[in-house]
Parts: sequence; structure tokens; C-alpha cells
Amino acid sequence: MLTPFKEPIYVTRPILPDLDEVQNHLKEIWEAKWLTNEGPKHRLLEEALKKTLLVPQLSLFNNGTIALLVAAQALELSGEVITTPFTFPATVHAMNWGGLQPVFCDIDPLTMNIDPDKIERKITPQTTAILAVHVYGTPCDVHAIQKIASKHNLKVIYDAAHAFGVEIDGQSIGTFGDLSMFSFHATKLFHTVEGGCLTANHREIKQRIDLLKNFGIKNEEEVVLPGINGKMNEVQAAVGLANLKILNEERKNRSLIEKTYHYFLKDVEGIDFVERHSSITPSLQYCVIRINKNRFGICRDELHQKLKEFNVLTRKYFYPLCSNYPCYSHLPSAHKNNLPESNLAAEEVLALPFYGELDLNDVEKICRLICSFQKTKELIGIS
Ligand code: T4K
Repeated sequence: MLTPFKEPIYVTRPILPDLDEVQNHLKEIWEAKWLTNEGPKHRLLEEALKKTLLVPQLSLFNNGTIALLVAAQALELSGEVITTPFTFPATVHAMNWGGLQPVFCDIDPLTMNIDPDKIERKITPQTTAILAVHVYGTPCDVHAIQKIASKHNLKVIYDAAHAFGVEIDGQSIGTFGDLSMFSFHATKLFHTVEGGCLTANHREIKQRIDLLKNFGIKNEEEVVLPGINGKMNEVQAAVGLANLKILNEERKNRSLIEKTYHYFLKDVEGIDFVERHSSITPSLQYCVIRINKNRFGICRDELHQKLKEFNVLTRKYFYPLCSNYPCYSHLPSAHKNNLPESNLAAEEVLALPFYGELDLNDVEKICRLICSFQKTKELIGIS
């Protein structure tokens, strides 16, 4: 007889570094009386992350959303930007705040990333960029996207909020396109409480980004660009430095949890995982399943609700779909007929509890619960 968990099991919990380690950093910050504006911790974290993410250029930010806003400014985008509706609101809102018109393109049903085969027909004389998202850390078809961008002289920004540490054949995900944005929000694999970064391949663009994130101030006498306040402070950077030390341990634990979910759920009728190619080094940011109502017997929303009754708080990332928000649903590209795969994915996805501290016995229990709700009762792998 399966009983509810006594305490809520959240979709994620933040990694927390050793408190003494953080306190040591804080002591140094207090002594230096240098709290923000590119202090020593900021510089250390920028260098450390360049090595961790294997990227030539990196600029830290106070959060990922501001980093996206600055990316659009840095690349001098205008007019229309082709993007995916299957993402967190920040992706599309950042373009809107930058005065850009989002044009929604449908996704590939397997990766749930923007479908390169559908991008070209969205291009108009006003299009200046493609903003693609590596959803759940699954890499976009970066080569196909670059081919289209080069052919039409478009910029490419990747929202890599979920893709910390992802590599394709050993190449960092942060080196594709013109710019990539990583989020370091508390719910991310690596975090700085709030935070983020932009990665780039060239020094000139980093210099422009660094001006833009500091109000465009070049020196005491010159303000050269219409910048914003995108700066990461020293306390955030300190948490980041401490978190880097526990990242590998977190990855190891998450890998075991992912394997456990796969072991119990992969053969269950009506449940599908996102497939991962062997050339990909994963982020282990999320563990997401898709529920096919006809095969599983109940729909995703019913499963989400039933799990909640057992204190398992899964999340429907990304429902509702951005193109269905009242602020975007009037756009011609937002019409449901143009976005069948995105609309279906938004109805079927469920992010399972996934964080290093999650007990493997609890993972097994969550799987047993999921199987117990299956109407067809084909409990493959679980008695
Ligand atoms: N692009 C994409 C594709 C993104 O996914 C995101 C952010 C962005 C851009 C923007 O990056 P940032 O500007 O945020 O750097 C969460 C995060 O707030 C958000 O950063 C993230 N994506 C999104 C996918 O997830 P919510 O609204 O689901 O967060 P919340 O507060 O409901 O937290 C989820 C669960 O995490 C809670 O139920 C419990 C746990 N939690 C959360 C926090 C904040 C904790 O245990 N401790 C905590 O401190 O958005």
C-alpha cells in the first residue's frame, strides 16, 4: 500500500555549498569592502567558469533574463526574431522588452527544440535573428540552424539556461551561434542564487556586452552605449565559487537518480523520455517524461494531480505555451495550427523531482506511484 510522502517532494532543491566556505568568502568581501561592480570574486568566478564551460569568452550577469536582453542589444537586433514557444516565459519576454517581435516556429517532437526544417519559411525581410532554446539541456540541431543563419545573414542566440556543462562531441554547447545564455538561478544545476552569463567566441563582443551590462559606462568621462544594470555582485559570485566545488558530486548523484527513473519507467506503456544521442555530454538539469494519454490511460494533468495528492510536486515545464499567453496569442505565428507539436508537448510533459539529495528509495516509490496510476496496468519492470 503506497502512502503519501510526509514532506513535500519538490521538483528540485538547490545545491547548497559548505556554509563555512561561504562564510570565508563573505569575510574576504567584508574586509575588501568591495561588494559589486566587477570585484575580485566576480573576476575569479568568470575565469573559473570559462574553464568549466570550455568557452573562450564569458560575462557574468545578475540573472539570465537580463543576459538575454543584453544579448539582443549586443548583436543590434531589430524587427523579428524567430523563436520557440516551448520555453520558459523569459525567453520570449526578453525579446519583447527589447522591442523585438517574436515569431514562433514549431518544435521537433523528439527533442522538443525548434525544428530547423520549419525555420526558413518564417524568415521575412524583417528577420534579424534566431533565438533557439536547448530545452531541458538537449542540444538544438546547431549545425542546421547555423546553415540557415549563414545563408540568410541572421544572428543566432542560444538560450542555454538548462544546458550547463553540455557538450556535443566534446565541444562546449556555449561555443555555438553568436551568443549563448546560461542561467544560474537557484533551481539550476549550478547556481549563484540568482545569476547567469553570456558566452561568446570573440573578445570584441564580450567587450560590448561588458559595457552594456554596466550602463554603457566606458570610463568616468564617457557613456558610449544605452546599457542596463546587469552586474553580478560579489556575494552571488562567492556562492558560485563555493558551488563549483560540489558540482561534480551533484552530477554523480543526479546521474544515479536519472538511471533509477529510466530503469523503472522506460518500458512503461505511454511514458516516453527524451532520447539522448551518445555524442552528448548531458546537463542533468531536468528529468522529464511525456505522457501519452491513449497509451498510459490517464492524461498528464491527471497524473500531476494524483502525484500531488501523494505530496510529489512535479511541474509542467513548459505549460502554458508562450504562444498561448494573452500577450502573444494575437500574433499570426502563435496560431495553434502553426504549432501542433509545441501544443502537444505542452500537454504531455512532466518534470519529475530531480536533485542530488533525492533518496533513491523515494525515486523508486515515485515510480511505483506513477505505475499504480496507469490505467492499462502494464507494469513493466515493476510488480
Ligand atoms: N530561459 C529558460 C529556458 C529558463 O528556463 C529560464 C529560467 C530563463 C530563461 C530565465 O533565467 P533566470 O532569469 O531565471 O536566470 C524556475 C526558475 O525560477 C527559473 O529560473 C527557471 N528558468 C524555471 C524553469 O524554473 P519556477 O517559477 O518554476 O520556480 P519556483 O519558485 O516555482 O521553484 C521550483 C521549485 O524549486 C519549487 O517548487 C521548490 C524549489 N525551490 C525553489 C527555489 C526558488 C527551492 O527548493 N528553493 C528555492 O530557493 O521557475
